[in-house]
Amino acid sequence: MNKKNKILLLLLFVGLIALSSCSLKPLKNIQYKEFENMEDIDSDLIIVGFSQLGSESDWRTANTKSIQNALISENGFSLIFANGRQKQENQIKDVRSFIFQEVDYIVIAPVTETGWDTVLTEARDAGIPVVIVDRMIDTEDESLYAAVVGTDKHAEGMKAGIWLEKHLEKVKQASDASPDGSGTEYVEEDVNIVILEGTINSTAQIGRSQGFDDIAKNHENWNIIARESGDFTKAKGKEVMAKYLREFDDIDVLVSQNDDMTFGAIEAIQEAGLTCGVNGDITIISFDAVSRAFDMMEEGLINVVIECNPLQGDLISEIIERLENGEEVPKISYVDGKVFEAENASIDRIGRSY
Ligand code: GYE
Repeated sequence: MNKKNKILLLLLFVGLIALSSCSLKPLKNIQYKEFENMEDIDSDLIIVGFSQLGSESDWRTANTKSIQNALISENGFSLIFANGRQKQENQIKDVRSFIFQEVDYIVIAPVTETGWDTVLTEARDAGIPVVIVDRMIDTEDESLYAAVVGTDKHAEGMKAGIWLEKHLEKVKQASDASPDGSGTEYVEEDVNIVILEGTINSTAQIGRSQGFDDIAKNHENWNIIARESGDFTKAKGKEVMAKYLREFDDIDVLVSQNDDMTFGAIEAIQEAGLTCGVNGDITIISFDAVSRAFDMMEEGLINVVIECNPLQGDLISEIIERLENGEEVPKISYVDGKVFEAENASIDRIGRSY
């Protein structure tokens, strides 16, 4: 090949590359995304796009499984699953992709509360009903979603505060009854509380914080000396608790807004040479009530867990079926939760699947 031909060939090659990259551009604009289970989608069934916020905790794993097990073909559903990996921007892209693929329903477990109006307006304009699960969204416009399925996080926070009130009362009675009066100090003087908060601006963080604060404000001797986010993960929970332990040498109570952060915090407490739980230096209040938390209650390391039930799949499928039949559905449906104490953990955990 002579030099001129070589140059021509090179130019042709460069031109082809330029052309092919141009033709990719429109694809980017239409927000199309291939999800893992796309080949299995059956358009004769009700197609649901589910944007899960992430996989940060045991609770989340149980919640994902519950929804995946309910929205199956035997029940008339074909599910497209998307993991947002803790980022709202990922979730928004996933929802746009569902809209583009013309799914029948969209289910969203939103990582944080604000910033959903635009994409939900797009879903509404496309005529796709949206069911919000687990956490809430903050919007003025209720027509952006058909229904909400979740738990009452504010009530969960209050239950934590009410448990602490009763616990301190019991400690007081026990110490009043003891001949040397030891322990009275803890009840009548300052109670130093540290809080491990969940992902900031998530419903679970906002509700559990406000609910607990609503009880705490009635007690002048409850001092909330620190509150910081551990992002609902074990690693971050451990890191923040280790920091608290370096900063304060008189922590009486830890309120940890989920079990995974609690597991990390317990490691930090033990590494600092302290004890926790039923007979320990630091009283621990946790949230969720997954199996590993029951193990730790049985060991006496956690005093109490405020339950948040992740098994929401059946309720979600029931609501979608009713919407499909043109029936009215309640705007908000809450799944109830209990309060589990270390003392009864071995009995209370019977039958638990997660
Ligand atoms: O407590 C936590 C998870 O939103 C209720 O999110 C949920 C919380 C749950 O990461 O473990």
